[in-house]
Amino acid sequence: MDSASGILPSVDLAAEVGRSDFYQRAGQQHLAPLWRVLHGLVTDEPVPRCVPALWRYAQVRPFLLEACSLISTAEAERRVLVLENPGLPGASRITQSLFAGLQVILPGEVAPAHRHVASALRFIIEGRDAFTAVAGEKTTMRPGDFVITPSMTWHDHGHEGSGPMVWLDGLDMHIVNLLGASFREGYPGQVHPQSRPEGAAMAEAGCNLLPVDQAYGSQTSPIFNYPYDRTREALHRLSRFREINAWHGHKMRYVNPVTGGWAMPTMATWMQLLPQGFESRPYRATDSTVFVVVEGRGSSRVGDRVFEWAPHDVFVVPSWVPVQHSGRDDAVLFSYSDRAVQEKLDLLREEKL
Ligand code: 1HN
Repeated sequence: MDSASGILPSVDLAAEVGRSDFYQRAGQQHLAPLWRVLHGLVTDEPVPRCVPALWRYAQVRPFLLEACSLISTAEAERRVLVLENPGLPGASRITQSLFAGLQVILPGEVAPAHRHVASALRFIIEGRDAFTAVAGEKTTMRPGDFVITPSMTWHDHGHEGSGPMVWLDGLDMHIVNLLGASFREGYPGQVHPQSRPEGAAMAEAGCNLLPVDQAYGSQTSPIFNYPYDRTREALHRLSRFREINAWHGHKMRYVNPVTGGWAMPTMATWMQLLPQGFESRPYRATDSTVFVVVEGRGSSRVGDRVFEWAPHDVFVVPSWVPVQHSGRDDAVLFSYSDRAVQEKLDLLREEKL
């Protein structure tokens, strides 16, 4: 919103002309009149610059493959095409607060080790036998897996299989940058040494048990790969006995087993099953949300737009815009938002319509 549209209705526009000299002299002293911007700063309700948008994977995939022929992972560091919200061009944002991009890695490539304050999630779209190593432990990534890179942990990615591997990267760096809290470091070598066997985190924290002699200081889940086969099994099992939620279908949140809270301190994550023929009632909340289609076809009404989606498509629902989903087949949607932050700050509002 520009400052002019935020002018108090009571401000006399003709009188503003006579004040221009004052505004100009005040500006030189780094002083500005609040009355010209007040209603743009504190709006009656959310005024998201983020707009509803859909990226069809069938249209995006050729660009990912073309990028592979134009630049190596070695040169790019991370070969990622940013999903830019059409309402926020050039800002590397899919919502006002969050980043999304599609990363592609080819067999034999290494995305070198680095670490940063920003937390990252990976949601695996396509391919097999690529891995990410986080804080000295490797995990092999499969389609539908939800993988976490906690703040300031060393991470590198590699690919030992065949064919391109694609995942969605979701990051919170815009929140980190808003707060002026960003640090980043490159590791001196290509890959960080492995200090734990693959599966260590799952054995320690992924079986409804925790080691008695372990203290957990971080707010991020010690499980860093939530594999899709287990998530899918849970959703389908509970759909056979649980009453369906009218606004969400069968929707589960990913949890940190240590705290019971969200798996990540900034980004909330979910997986939901929309059974064939189910149509959700309209829902809105203040957390703009990114959805990734995992399985099935269906459609979502987002405000006055209707998105027909298929597997691997990505769409975004802006803050306070009503959304209504319907599954044509049994459809599964992954989603993430900044709800974890909004809840901590007592900002979250939702409405079941
Ligand atoms: C990053 O470190 C990764 O580690 C992916 O794979 C995407 C986007 C912006 C900034 C850092 C990665 C990123 C990123």
